[in-house]
Amino acid sequence: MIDLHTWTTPNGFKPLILLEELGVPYRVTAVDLTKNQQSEPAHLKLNPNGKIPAILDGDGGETAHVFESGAILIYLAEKYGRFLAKGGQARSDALAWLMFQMSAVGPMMGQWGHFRGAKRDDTYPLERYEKETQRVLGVLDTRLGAGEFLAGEYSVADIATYPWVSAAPRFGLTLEAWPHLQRWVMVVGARPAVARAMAWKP
Ligand SMILES: N[C@@H](CCC(=O)N[C@@H](CS)C(=O)NCC(=O)O)C(=O)O
Repeated sequence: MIDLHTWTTPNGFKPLILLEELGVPYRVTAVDLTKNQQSEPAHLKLNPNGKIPAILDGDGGETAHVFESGAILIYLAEKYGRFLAKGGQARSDALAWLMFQMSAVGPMMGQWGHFRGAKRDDTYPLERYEKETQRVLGVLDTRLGAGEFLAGEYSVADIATYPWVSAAPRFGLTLEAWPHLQRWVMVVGARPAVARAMAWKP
């Protein structure tokens, strides 16, 4: 049984989507970010960085716990042998686009959201992250113009990217400028497992 410790944020939804896609038994423990539960000692044992998500694997294998959403997706995809090709270009592409989500899409959108709320006199940080967010969304759009999903077949790369891109309206962004990305959001969002995961409430 997988124990998922998470909350209703883009990074928090990623493993929920994968677990729903896999259809394996799992349990969710809500880590309420509004109560700072991510900084409590019990959670820090699972994730020393004091963030969600994290998982515990109680199935008795060699791995007991995993943190960092990208590492969790790779761990679960490999454990159950789905949504990450075992080798070749398909695997390299899925890992590369997963890393692109982890290093660019998430951090740039996250920082943009932060500085939108921070209301500082200095407009540089907001402009910088807005421009970078738009640039990385453009990179995704170009990629999705060449294929249905980020790495050929639907994979952990799409699962990691969807909760961020689908949150674009919260950042005051429509996706009109990126038609391929807009099409992909509709396709991924229409998957029953994705809809179930995104509807999760603590
Ligand atoms: N790189 C980490 C980022 C995790 C992260 O930033 N999680 C946020 C929620 S989306 C969090 O726990 N924030 C609480 C805090 O910063 O105290 C991952 O992908 O797992």
